[in-house]
Amino acid sequence: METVVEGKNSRVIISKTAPTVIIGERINPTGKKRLTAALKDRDFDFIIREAIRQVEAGAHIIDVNVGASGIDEEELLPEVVKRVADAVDVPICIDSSNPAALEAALKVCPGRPLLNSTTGEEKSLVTVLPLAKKYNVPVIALVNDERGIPKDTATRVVIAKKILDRAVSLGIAPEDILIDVLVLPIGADTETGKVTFDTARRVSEELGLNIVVGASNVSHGLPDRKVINTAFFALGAACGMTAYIADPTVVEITQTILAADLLLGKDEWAGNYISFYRKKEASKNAAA
Ligand code: THG
Repeated sequence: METVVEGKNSRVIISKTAPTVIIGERINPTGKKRLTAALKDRDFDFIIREAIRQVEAGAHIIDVNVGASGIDEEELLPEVVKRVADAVDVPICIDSSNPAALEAALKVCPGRPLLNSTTGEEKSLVTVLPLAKKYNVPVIALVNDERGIPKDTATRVVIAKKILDRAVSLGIAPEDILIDVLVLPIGADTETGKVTFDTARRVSEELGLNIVVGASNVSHGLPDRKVINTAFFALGAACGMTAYIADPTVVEITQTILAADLLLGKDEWAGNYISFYRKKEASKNAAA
């Protein structure tokens, strides 16, 4: 199952046998004062630098989310998506819970961006899936519905199947549905890691779909968050995870993902692992 995502000058393949894809999460105002101010002031240079920095750090796709109070997403999301897509070669992941904002951004985004996201909720399925069909783009589907985020694996798999069936009935190819297995803070719910990994394994094996997850949340509220996050990436790689929404500027995160790919046979002759190491050494020497 290969999901094809394209930027203005590039193509990224998401699949179980390809290297894990990193979707850079830093263009998101959540918890970031400086970025929130840049979005409100339309300081596009700051935002573009953030995009370039993530690509240089190893991001294969750039997530763009402008959701914050006082921001009109329908107006600002297309503007930021267009500017970021023009500034970097890599594909864009258009991130909003507002379908009108998603469509406004789809209209101006070059290539074949990733749409983020639909849920299993009826109101989301009837608005977001038709956008994926109309613009012929792959879409991320979160495994929650009207009842919230299920605590158990079985219900999550049922929701994933429901979303897949609905998409296929609209003429969307299964490879254009990526299931987001939703991890919650592990400090608040000891079962969430296991449920997330089990869901990834089952959706990957039983439905054959590609899996994505935003991992930063898992360590919320605990000390030494990086340790938990990197362990999560390594374990996920063995459970069918094919893409992560993550911060690639944290070098340990990118290196852990590269090491896991190497150990799982997704990096022939350690090419990606070694070239990342060389790049890191070169920039260290340039700084010295
Ligand atoms: N699944 C999908 N899309 C998503 C998410 C997901 N999009 C949004 C989010 N979750 C992923 N993106 C982020 C972006 C930032 C943070 C977490 C997830 C974050 N920010 C720090 C904070 O709040 O403390 C700010 C820290 C900093 O300055 O770096 O954690 O799950 N499909």
